[in-house]
Amino acid sequence: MYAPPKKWEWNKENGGKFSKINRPTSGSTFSEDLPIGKHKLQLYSQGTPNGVKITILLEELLELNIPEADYDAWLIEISKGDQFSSGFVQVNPNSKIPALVDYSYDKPIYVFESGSILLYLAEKFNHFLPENSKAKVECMNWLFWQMSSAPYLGGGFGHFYSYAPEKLEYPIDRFAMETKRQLDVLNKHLKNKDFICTDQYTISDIAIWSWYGQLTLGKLYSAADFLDVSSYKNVVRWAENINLRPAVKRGKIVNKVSGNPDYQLRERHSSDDFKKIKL
Ligand SMILES: N[C@@H](CCC(=O)N[C@@H](CS)C(=O)NCC(=O)O)C(=O)O
Repeated sequence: MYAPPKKWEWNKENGGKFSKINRPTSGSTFSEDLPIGKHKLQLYSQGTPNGVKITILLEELLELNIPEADYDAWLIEISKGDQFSSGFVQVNPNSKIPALVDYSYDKPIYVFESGSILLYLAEKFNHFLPENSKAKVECMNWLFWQMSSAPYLGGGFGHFYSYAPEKLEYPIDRFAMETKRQLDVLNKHLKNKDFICTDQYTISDIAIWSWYGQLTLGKLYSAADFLDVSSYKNVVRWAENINLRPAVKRGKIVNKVSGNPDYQLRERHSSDDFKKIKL
């Protein structure tokens, strides 16, 4: 049993998947500029659930034939600590993917936090977000629900079930219960509904699908049986429908470094890059 000391000190690696990069201070650890490609939109990311939110939205915008939404997606490999370069920290002082730079204006615009990036792009291009303020607030409710709920799923459940060096019953129990409660919230909300808010596909669907959709499709933490995800039937139906969208098929493989190597596009600089992969 661990007895916490009077004052916490960082004096040892705690093991587990991210122990080499975790530290209690912020800021860059090495000096390196970020690469810049040919498009106005430069994304620095990895194909995690937070990362694919942005590549799915950009691919959806390209499906609508908006050429200004074309982008370069550079891989920031978080297990190697790429998020601590001086260039990345300049864009996102919080050192987490995804981060976006928009070079469309006089000065570059830095955008971080996946919810902020989704909102920025949806408003910039006027798509995937209702204009009517009553409908918009409904979408914002669900977007912020996702942003505040997913850390319990990822940082809580995923961490202790999958990444922690020891399997401990207390945290796994606590976060499995919370994850199942969240799935129940979604399952009830999606009864007789095709989309999260209004009757349109919006950035709220993209944000929530990237976490809870992929979870119910068995793509996160190998936890489908443990969490009995198939019992959340409305979530599964909604997730399967979104999974069929061509933009989702493309967006979810960009900057991916895990899973089936045939479905990993480490960097994306043009739509031709997808030709290498049988989607
Ligand atoms: N709230 C942030 C969370 C971003 C986040 O946690 N990113 C993870 C990958 S999914 C990361 O970059 N981790 C690297 C680290 O913690 O050093 C967002 O939605 O953008």
